[in-house]
Amino acid sequence: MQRLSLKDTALVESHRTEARLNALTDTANRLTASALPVARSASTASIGTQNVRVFQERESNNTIATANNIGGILFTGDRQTRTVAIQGNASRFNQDFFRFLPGNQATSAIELKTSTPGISFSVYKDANFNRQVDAGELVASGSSINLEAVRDQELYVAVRSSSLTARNYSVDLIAKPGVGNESEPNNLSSQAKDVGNILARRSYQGVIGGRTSITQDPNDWFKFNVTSTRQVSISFSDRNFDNTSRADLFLRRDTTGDGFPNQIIASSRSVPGRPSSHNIQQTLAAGTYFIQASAFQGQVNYNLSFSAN
Ligand SMILES: [Ca+2]
Ligand SMILES: [Ca+2]
Ligand SMILES: [Ca+2]
Ligand SMILES: [Ca+2]
Repeated sequence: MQRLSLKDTALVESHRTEARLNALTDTANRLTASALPVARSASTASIGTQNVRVFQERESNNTIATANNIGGILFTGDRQTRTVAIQGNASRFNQDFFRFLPGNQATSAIELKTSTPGISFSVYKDANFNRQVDAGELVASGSSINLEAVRDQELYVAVRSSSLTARNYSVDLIAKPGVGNESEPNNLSSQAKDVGNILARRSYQGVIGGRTSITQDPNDWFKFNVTSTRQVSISFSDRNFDNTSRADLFLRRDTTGDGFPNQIIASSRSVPGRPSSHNIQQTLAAGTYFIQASAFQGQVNYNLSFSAN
């Protein structure tokens, strides 16, 4: 019980943080609009559009607990790609941590890149909200990074330099709004794409079945979790129905603890001659759940979205 209440506290805190960050984003973006000409002249060659704001680091920021807060990158409902140009100074002995949210309801693509030699990145999520890096919290690392992110996923990036002496760097943190994609292989539940904790709406595109045989791509599995009892909505639609393409949708969970989602909680079956359209609404207790999109006939190009209230 103790552990549960701590989690709930962390979640509430996370929501508060999100609200604060979203407010910060809107303020920051409004400020950017007026400050832009100055920012552009002071920034790097990679900055050529209006959708750039410059973020100057502030020491000390050597740990997640002291990370500089960039806030959200995208506006709510934003359809434009936006860049935060981070400018700082680092050495092998002085790394810089930054905190950000994609800041948009839709899934977004996050890119980190730099033209400064010797700079590399590590992206973390602070899954247990303890402001420390724990095992399993590294999301990606490298000298450039591309990842899929969602609005309510707060992320941290560590900028590291291989230089023994302190050097200036410039890093572009780019957020592109849009939907995510399924990730093959995902024909087995053990290969399910993990879309994480669903709070805001999450959308994905994919293809199942096959033109000649549905066995080419029989299933697309996704999994998600909710951290407290929530009304969850899942919708599936066929983007380009060709009169024969059909797919079914199942909401499942593992009740035996072996990892296989044996129990079907809800299902929606396709109808001959009609585009596959499924809406599953279910009140779910805290836990991990699986979605199985299953090919029935032909090839289906689908949209799949999740939300929780
Ligand atoms: Ca620094
Ligand atoms: Ca630092
Ligand atoms: Ca697929
Ligand atoms: Ca598949």
